[in-house]
Amino acid sequence: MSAPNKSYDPVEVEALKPEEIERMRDEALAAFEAAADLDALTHAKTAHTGPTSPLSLANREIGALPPQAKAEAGKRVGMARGAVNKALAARLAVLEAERDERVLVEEAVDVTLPYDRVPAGARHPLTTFMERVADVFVAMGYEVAEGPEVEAEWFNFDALNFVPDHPARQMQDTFFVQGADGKKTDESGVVLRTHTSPVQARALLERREPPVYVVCPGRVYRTDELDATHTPVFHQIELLAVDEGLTMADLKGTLDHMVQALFGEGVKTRLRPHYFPFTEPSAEMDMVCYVCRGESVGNPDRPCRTCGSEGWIELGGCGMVNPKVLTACGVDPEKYSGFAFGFGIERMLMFRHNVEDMRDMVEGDVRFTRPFGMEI
Ligand code: FA5
Repeated sequence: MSAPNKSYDPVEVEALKPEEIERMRDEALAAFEAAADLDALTHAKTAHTGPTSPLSLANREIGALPPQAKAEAGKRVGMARGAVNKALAARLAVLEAERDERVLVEEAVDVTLPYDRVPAGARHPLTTFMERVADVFVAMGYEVAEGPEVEAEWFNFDALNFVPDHPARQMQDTFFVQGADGKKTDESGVVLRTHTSPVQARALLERREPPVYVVCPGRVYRTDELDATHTPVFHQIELLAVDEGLTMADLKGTLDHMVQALFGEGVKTRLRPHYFPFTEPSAEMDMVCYVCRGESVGNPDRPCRTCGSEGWIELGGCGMVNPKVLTACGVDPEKYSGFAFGFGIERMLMFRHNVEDMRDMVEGDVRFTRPFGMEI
């Protein structure tokens, strides 16, 4: 910047001539008008109002003028700068308004569009039903016990009093797992568990001293073909109680409580003699049909699809724990007795919800699971 009060210099004051100041102002106004968007206007602003803009540089020259010329030049430059700032503000307002209008259109959100196009998932009814059954027993003080699905043959069969040539131990019923030592598959000693009963033996061995009250839900495997009533991979739930003085009456009372908790007041069970190697005596358990309550039997006017008008629905197997199983698991059968039962979850879900084909349960189609809801 020029020093004040030095002698008059026509070159320095050239920039302060009225026509020069007007030119600078008009160039600035034209540049603002030509700015098509806010970015362009920012550049024009820097060029025409920034510290190195022609008008700012001219303003600095005022100090070099003789005192008598300063006022007039200052007024001229000040008016030009005022006009420039006003034009800048006006153009800024126009461009900002245009920008706001464009953003409103470009970023508009249609709040009437559906927000839930991705359908909500649902837990599989097999899982929720199995948990519900287990909860009935947890509420009675039972513990949930689990065992491996790849199981030692000893737990799956031997500990449960299956003799070596029992038909269930054949390869046409049981999936044997090939041993790492290259032994023939059916000599590996390892199977996919065929029922949840091996957890009985595990629970007794793990807990050592009764009382033992456990409920064991889980997945089991058999070499059955997939059809309307069978699947090679299915679920069972097993109950085991071992304590002093337990009898068949305790088993019957527990079964009655379970079916009433799951199917409603007044539903009863009955036992029919059967054979399982690990229970003695053993029974098949049925429950009164919870739909017709037995009223469809011999009554052609009131047929029942759920029980086929038989009045009873087969649930699974049960019995008093065979003393040989207690002995194999280190429990004194003279002191303790126990009862156990087990049934298939798929079959129970089928008659509870009138599912006609078990394949619908295993195919994973959400149209099957969705009507069961989003039970947590
Ligand atoms: C057993 O598996 C015994 N462990 C049950 C038991 C436990 C008896 C404790 C005594 C004491 P069973 O082989 O009958 O029993 O099978 C029990 C249930 O599994 C059957 O009632 C049926 O509901 C179900 N089930 C059997 N095979 C299949 C299959 N392929 N697909 C679906 N469910 C099946």
